[in-house]
Amino acid sequence: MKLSSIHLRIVKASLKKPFVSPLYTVKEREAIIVEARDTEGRVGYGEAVPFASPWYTEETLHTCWHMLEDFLIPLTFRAEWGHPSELPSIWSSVKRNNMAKSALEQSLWDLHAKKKETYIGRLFGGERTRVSAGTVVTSDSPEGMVTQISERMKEGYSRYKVKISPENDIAILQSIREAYPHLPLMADANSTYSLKTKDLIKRLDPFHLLMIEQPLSHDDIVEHAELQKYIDTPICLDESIHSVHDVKSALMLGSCQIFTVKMAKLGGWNAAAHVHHLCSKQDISLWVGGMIEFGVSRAHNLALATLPGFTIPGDISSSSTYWEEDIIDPEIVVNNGKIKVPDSPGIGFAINNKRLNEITMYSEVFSA
Ligand code: OSB
Ligand code: MG
Repeated sequence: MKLSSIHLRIVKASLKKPFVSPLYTVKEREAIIVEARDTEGRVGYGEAVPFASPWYTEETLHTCWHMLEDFLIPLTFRAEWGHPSELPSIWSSVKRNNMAKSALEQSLWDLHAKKKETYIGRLFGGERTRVSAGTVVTSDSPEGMVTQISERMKEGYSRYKVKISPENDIAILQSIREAYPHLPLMADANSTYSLKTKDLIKRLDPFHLLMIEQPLSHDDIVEHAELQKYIDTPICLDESIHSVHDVKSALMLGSCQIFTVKMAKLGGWNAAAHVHHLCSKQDISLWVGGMIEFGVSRAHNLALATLPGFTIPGDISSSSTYWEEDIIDPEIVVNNGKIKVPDSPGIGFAINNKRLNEITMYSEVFSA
């Protein structure tokens, strides 16, 4: 592939309303949009989705920029490569920093798919023309969550996720179950419980959750296996999974019954597709995770969710859930719980350049 330039921009926009989680409240969101241009004038897009501070993963907006500018972009320009499946080996001298890698990989896979005039999901075996969507509901209060669930139900989501911690779990789940006894409901604990107090988690079994996401430490795989033997609710791992190797460890130990697959955390399409193919041969369920991201990352996630192994609706809500206006055109819309998959080349969405320019705080072009 002959590249001419890679353009990085920092974008920033306020969320329509704060996203409250036990670890952090997100009010405004920054990201890095990557535009890779080839010598024939095609453009591919990717998005780096770290936060401004390392509360969720160790990467931040600044570490991603640093990795992209000082290592990943120079390696990409310097190496002889023909196909984006070669990128992980070209970048093997850079350990981890998966969100930075994922953003650049996304832009180069988008470019490759555009060159091949193929929808990006199809390159990895994606077949679906519609994808089922789940959504995350956050609020300061249980009542607020119930109200929001009833609002979101108008879009027909088929899976609802709430954030819980030992301080508020029973109040939240009780309120929701009183209002909606049969709602397909799950809870994300973002590592706020411990194995020592496993009975606090055991007492959530009667709420018949689809799963509990990441109850124990962000870097644990072993204790989750112990916990899964003790509770009936299926465990889903999120924070613990940064690589194919982590997935293999969790499968060997029986640490969970479900994975949420976040391309950004795994380092891009190559690793995400690898995890999908590996898990398709195992007794484990998958769904595509979200990062409160802008439309470019959502478009890649939507394409990932067209792969047959993603059998649980992902965190792929409509653009209007978080944004007054998104940077893709058309925006992502959920109708009767489903998102229509585009079939034009690459990510299948055009860029809303007016909006993209409006929210660009800083940008730099790197030439090959
Ligand atoms: O823990 O799954 C998480 C968003 C940012 C960081 C971590 C998480 C989340 C979400 C997904 O819960 C929300 C979304 O993108 O809709
Ligand atoms: Mg999570």
